[in-house]
Amino acid sequence: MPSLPNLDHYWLPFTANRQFKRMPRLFKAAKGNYYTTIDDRILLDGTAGLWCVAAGHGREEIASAVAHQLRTLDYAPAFQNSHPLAFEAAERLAQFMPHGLDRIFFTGSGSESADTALKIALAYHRVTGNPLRNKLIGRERGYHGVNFGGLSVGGIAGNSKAFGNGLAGVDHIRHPLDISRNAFTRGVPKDGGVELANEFEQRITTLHDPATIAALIVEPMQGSAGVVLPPAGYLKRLREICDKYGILLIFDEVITGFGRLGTRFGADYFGVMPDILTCAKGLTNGAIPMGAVAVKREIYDAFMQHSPANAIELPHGYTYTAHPVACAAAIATLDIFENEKLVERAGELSDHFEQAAHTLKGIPFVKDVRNIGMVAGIELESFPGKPGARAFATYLKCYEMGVLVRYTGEIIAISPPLTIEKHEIDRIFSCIGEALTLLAAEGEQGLDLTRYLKNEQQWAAHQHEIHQQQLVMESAA
Ligand code: PXG
Repeated sequence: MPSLPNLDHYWLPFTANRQFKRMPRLFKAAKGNYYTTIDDRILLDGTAGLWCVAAGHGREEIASAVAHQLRTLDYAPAFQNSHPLAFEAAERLAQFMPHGLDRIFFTGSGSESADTALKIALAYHRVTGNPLRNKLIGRERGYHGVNFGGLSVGGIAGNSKAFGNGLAGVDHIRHPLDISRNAFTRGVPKDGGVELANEFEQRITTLHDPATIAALIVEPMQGSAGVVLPPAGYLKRLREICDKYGILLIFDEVITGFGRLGTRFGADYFGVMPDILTCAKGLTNGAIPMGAVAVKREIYDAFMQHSPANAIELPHGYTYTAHPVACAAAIATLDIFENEKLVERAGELSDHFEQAAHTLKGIPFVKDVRNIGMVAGIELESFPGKPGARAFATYLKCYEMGVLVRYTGEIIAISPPLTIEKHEIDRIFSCIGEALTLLAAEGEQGLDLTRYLKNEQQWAAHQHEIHQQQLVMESAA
């Protein structure tokens, strides 16, 4: 029996800690499209980690770039000093970005990117003589990370309600999901996009003075909240309304960036250019924490032109901004994207992925399948009185059958590495179908979590015993 670490001290993020520690799911290795768990299960990764590992796991190119950088220059002060790789990484990322978004601010995560983008938007209006433009608009079901700015413009009450009032001067527009109209649509819904976007204009003109709105932040496709797609024409219309009222448009592309939709960014997919674009995750293939904010050159130039001489133009940044090791990982990742034409590969696989995802129509409990590029969301009917239990049980069953899926609420989200093969795509969706069919046969019993992952439960019990023995020994000493 492999030894489990002491599970007491680590407080897991966004996880039911007590439940997890009774049934720990620990990974010890990853290569290509597969994870290995500590009890030697091999899991096909249907999630690219948490949407990060676009180029597949265990990439030698990234590992050696990181190792080399650690030995050469482990850290350089980020303020008032820098190092050449920061500039090289920014140049390479600017070349990868949609045309015109070529001034880059580095951060340590998607949350830091969201807050950085919001701060740049506010400071931009101030530096250009519009300090009254200081309201921020987000969307219902939006996820922009967990820092106070991103949390405030985010639209998931479960994430924010424990943490007080958040930022003042924030409002939200509606999310675009309408299952009653669009269930099982392949790709983006065709209708209703412009009308829905027009509600943004209606809201800012009836509830606010539009001249006080600094920015609108949206994910081109809402990932975290369960794969919510914008109907055709919706993002374009948001862009027009922003232009009409002088509002900056921010695309949070932490999930949609780096090939996920079969294009480099969501902006490319929808042909709509934001003023500011945030990313993270795929930027280093998940290997080293890093995020980035790309802004239009005019925005950067405004700070340079309007700030007093020798002043710090933007009093913002992090100890780990453009960390040398993260820059090395980002450059190695961009090399892989280029050499392996990963974005094109994702685009070519998207049709097959769509077909495979929609084979789940008609399977028990499946009430919607949504897809775009290399992302699919499968929404399930809840068991009465037990919201989320069915998706969690499906996740556990798939885990037992050797496929890692992600669940959120009653939605299964699939977003494999872009290196995935067609037969592996088929396996992911057939596994989900099988898991749901088994659950249908088992009824309420199938939702009983104590039935799952018996090995892990035995280890947890074993670990608990060892810990109890230690406590006894410590109290005797
Ligand atoms: N913006 C968006 C659009 C995101 O999806 C963040 C910001 C925050 O990034 P950091 O690096 O601070 O976590 C995210 C993160 C999921 C899942 O399963 C999604 C995220 C994170 C963890 C899980 O949907 N998105």
